[in-house]
Amino acid sequence: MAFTTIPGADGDHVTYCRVCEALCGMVATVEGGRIVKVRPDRDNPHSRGHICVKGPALADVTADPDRVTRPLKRVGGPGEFAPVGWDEALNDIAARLSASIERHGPQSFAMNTGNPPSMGWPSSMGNYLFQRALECTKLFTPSSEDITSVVLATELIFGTHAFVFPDLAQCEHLLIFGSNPLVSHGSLMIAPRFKEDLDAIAERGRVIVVDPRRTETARKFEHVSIIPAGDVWLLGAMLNTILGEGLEDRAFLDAYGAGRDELAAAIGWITPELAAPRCGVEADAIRTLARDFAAAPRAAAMGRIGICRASYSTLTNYFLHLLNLVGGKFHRPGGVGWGHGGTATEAQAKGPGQARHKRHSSRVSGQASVWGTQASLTFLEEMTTPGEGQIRSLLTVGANPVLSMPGGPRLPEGFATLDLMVSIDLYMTETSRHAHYILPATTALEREDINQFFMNHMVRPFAQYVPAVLPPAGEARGEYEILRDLAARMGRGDAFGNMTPFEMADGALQAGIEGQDGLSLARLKANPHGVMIERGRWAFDFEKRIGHADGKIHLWGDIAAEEVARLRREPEPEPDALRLINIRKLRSINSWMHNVEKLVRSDEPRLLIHPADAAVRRIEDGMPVTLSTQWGAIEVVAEVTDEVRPGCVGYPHGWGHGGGWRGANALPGRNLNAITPATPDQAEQVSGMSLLEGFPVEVRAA
Ligand SMILES: Nc1nc2c(c(=O)[nH]1)N[C@H]1C(S)=C(S)[C@@H](COP(=O)(O)OP(=O)(O)OC[C@H]3O[C@@H](n4cnc5c(=O)[nH]c(N)nc54)[C@H](O)[C@@H]3O)O[C@H]1N2
Ligand SMILES: Nc1nc2c(c(=O)[nH]1)N[C@H]1C(S)=C(S)[C@@H](COP(=O)(O)OP(=O)(O)OC[C@H]3O[C@@H](n4cnc5c(=O)[nH]c(N)nc54)[C@H](O)[C@@H]3O)O[C@H]1N2
Ligand code: SF4
Ligand SMILES: [Mo]
Repeated sequence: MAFTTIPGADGDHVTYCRVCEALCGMVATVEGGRIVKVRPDRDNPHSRGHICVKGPALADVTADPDRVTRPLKRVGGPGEFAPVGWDEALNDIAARLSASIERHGPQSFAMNTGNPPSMGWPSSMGNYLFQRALECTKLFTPSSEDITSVVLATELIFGTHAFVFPDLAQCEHLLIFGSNPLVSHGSLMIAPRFKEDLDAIAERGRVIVVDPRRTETARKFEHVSIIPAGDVWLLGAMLNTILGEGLEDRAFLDAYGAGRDELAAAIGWITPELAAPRCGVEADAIRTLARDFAAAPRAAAMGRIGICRASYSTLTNYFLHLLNLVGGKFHRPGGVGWGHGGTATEAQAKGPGQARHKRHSSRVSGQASVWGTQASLTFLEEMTTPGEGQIRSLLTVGANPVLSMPGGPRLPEGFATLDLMVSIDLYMTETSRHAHYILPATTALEREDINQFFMNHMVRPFAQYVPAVLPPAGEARGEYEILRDLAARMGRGDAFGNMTPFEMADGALQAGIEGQDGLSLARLKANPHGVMIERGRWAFDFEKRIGHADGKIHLWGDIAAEEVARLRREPEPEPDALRLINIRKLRSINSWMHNVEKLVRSDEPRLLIHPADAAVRRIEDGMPVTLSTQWGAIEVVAEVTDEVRPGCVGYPHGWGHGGGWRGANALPGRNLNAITPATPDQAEQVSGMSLLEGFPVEVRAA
């Protein structure tokens, strides 16, 4: 079949989706300058014809008449804009940004970069280089609602933040904590055919899903129902069982680990009997889970956001790593480990270690920062609290914190104090409507791309380059081009160097992935459906990647000790409290695809509540109810279901629209982040992580 590589030309274009981390291959058919059809790319050797409903919907976003396709300048209150030319916009922004930074110092400039740009190579490089160009130290990202706790736990143990993920291809016994890959398609690990992998693991052995909700994944495999935020207890007791019963891989720990005995001594009090009422899993069941895991030769334990944003999220992720290490599952076929090496050399794969974890570092309330990112819960106070380093200018790129950050509805109070706020986005959103300028970005289908950032954590490593399917709509531009141009107009263009992101990627590809020669951009261009990287998952020396100076894997350390001591002082949970969990649904992605009619027409957000909890509150299915905390209240619609366990209610985030997306504005659903814990004291103190799972809420009939 013939394909065209000319953006906008009639015919079939090979591309891949950049909505979620699965990066599924797609073929888009263009006629008369528009995408008329999107189908799965069956010739993509990686996703092999898998897509979900959101992939084709990217074409609807691209063609959405509500998109912003010309630079807009604020001419009145929030949401009141008039179109301006690029030159006028960029010159004015450059002058005002320079003046603000000149006056208030480099610390006064903040960036908030969101999830969608991080899916692309030029878009993420643009953000990174602009941050360098402006010496920006105040970077806000969704990390503190997503991965900060994983990154910190990984750094503490391994001295590197390189992601550790399961070998789905050979695993025979998979424990999943707080992830619903049949819906989310996985995260921090690339596996577009996740469902097929899980089916094959279940065929070979077992898949066990630990979740407070009987999710799509839990329903299909074995489900262990847990009290929200109870994982730290369950994992602690499993570890304790393995160490206490001599089921550990002593040879591995002796050879590579440090601190085994301190660990065993420090967690000896977390017995299955103590843990059981705190996690909702019987003591005997905890022991069995631990013994079965330790005994299975090809076993792996993985976790994702369900265990990343609860209280003790760093310790929980720390325990998860330890379970794999102590159980002898690290860097073994069917176990867990780092990626095949990607395009990074062993030395590059090493993170800068704990140097990037800064405790008590935020200006106002001394919250921790991890991975160069500030805690989201400090965003508002950093804008509104006077003093040196107060945020005075802000650039948002593909982020919608008003909906996606805890306390989002109050952020506009901070935006209103800024000298300058600029948003690069596809839409006038709940956030960008407060900006002084909205600069229109291209969608993923209007950008050429390469999956460079993801190569290091693919279950089956794969490389692909795709040209843009369409030229930019209207006057939209790619983030990289916009930011490079802006930096140049500010006299700070040097950081962007003289290589394009694709020349950089080519250099990295040619520098080589061990075990696979001959990769280059030219080779990827000659193989439009992508190239599988043949290097075996374990074909490298993992010891060389350990980042600690002593070359050891640290099973114990000060921060773990501090968190375990805090856990020991934890009061017993209140038996009658209702605790909230977040939900992801197939037809939504965070806050930005709700203007696509075919996605939302069957995706109304509802508050899931167990029949027993509903009955005592006289709540019936379909009734409006008030969901509240000390931070706010929203009125939502109840769905009475035993899918959630008693004591647990669930709701998705990303709803409650009030931007330039007319369809989305008309939808039911409210902003969950109006009620999530929103003050800095609610952050997990070691990591700055937001508290989004398992916090107490009240629900009553509205
Ligand atoms: N369709 C769709 N796919 C997405 C996204 C989307 O919005 N929609 N978002 C993408 C993004 S940004 C990310 S980061 C990934 C996330 O990928 P996943 O982590 O797989 O995301 P979720 O589907 O939210 O799964 C989290 C699970 O944790 C459970 N959970 C909540 N609290 C607890 C707890 O205390 N303990 C345990 N054990 N479980 C708990 C929830 O019930 C839920 O089933 O998904 C990506 N994929
Ligand atoms: N309560 C609660 N809050 C959460 C979560 C949760 O589960 N519960 N999940 C958290 C997680 S894991 C994440 S990753 C974050 C997501 O939070 P954000 O990263 O802020 O993501 P969105 O809210 O989806 O906003 C994305 C913005 O990017 C714009 N956009 C889309 N494509 C492009 C593009 O190609 N270029 C540019 N420039 N803009 C684009 C969209 O219009 C939208 O305004 O939310 C976090 N917040
Ligand atoms: S699973 Fe869906 S949203 Fe994710 S990359 Fe594939 S098509 Fe896109
Ligand atoms: Mo995320």
